[in-house]
Amino acid sequence: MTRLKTNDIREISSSLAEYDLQLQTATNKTLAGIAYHTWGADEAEWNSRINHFSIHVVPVTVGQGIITDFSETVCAILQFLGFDSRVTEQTDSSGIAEAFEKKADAIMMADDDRFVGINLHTREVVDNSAATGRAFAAALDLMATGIKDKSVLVIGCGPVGESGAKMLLHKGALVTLYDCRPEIALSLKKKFSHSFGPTRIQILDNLITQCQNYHYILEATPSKNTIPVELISDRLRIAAPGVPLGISKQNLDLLKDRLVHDKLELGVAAMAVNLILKKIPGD
Ligand code: 2YC
Repeated sequence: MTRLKTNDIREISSSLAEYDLQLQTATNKTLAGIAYHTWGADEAEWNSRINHFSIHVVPVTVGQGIITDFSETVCAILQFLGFDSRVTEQTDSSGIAEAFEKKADAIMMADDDRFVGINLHTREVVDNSAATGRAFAAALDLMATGIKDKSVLVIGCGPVGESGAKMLLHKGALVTLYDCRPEIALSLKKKFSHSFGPTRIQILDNLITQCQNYHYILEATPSKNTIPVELISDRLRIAAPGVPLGISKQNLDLLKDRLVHDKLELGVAAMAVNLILKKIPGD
């Protein structure tokens, strides 16, 4: 899992409205709309409840410690979506206790291994990697105006790529898996074949020589420049949850609004919507 740096997230809070417009251009949906699409939920039904659903973000000092602006940025994304969100005054255990004492509906927190949201009523846990992969797959589905029966190349078969590939398979896409560690791609194909059958899942052996005929890509690697320039065409659509971005600056200019990429926004939005969808007892 790539650890974010303050430089990666410094601009997010002040650019949320602009990013929302970019997402609408690329997918015809807002940040919230894509988050609802991630879980197949009806935005109109749930959006009115968001203002009364409190999510407290707890800074965590363990391990490599606090990332300056991380908790504040997560909180800003939640507030932009309309949630009643704040960063706890205390960190770690004290911050968790503070959230319970202030009757938070949910908390979000991240150590060096996991970034999670927890619904304090239902005890449901939503993981950032799983939610992020699913959210970017949902964005690709929207960019394709329905990914069903279309071929998608998933580059990177870690937790984010796996979650995205699973969502794409559920949406009826033909998925090709690539990972720089071929054994990882193969084991994921085997895992998926049990649920989806062997015909809709292929393995790509060589990214450079075999990638030209894909028009939809989910790039979920922690590497730079994984997307070769040969791949860039005016039909190409890319959803890239990978941090850092696997696309060179030169190629970025070619892609324009046929690329959806961010370092926190879509994953946090998908986590938050998942938390509110978990029924509150007596709901
Ligand atoms: O400021 C804090 O509370 C820190 N403990 C946060 C550490 C986050 C570590 N994880 C990451 O940088 C990212 C996640 C946002 C998703 C994947 N890596």
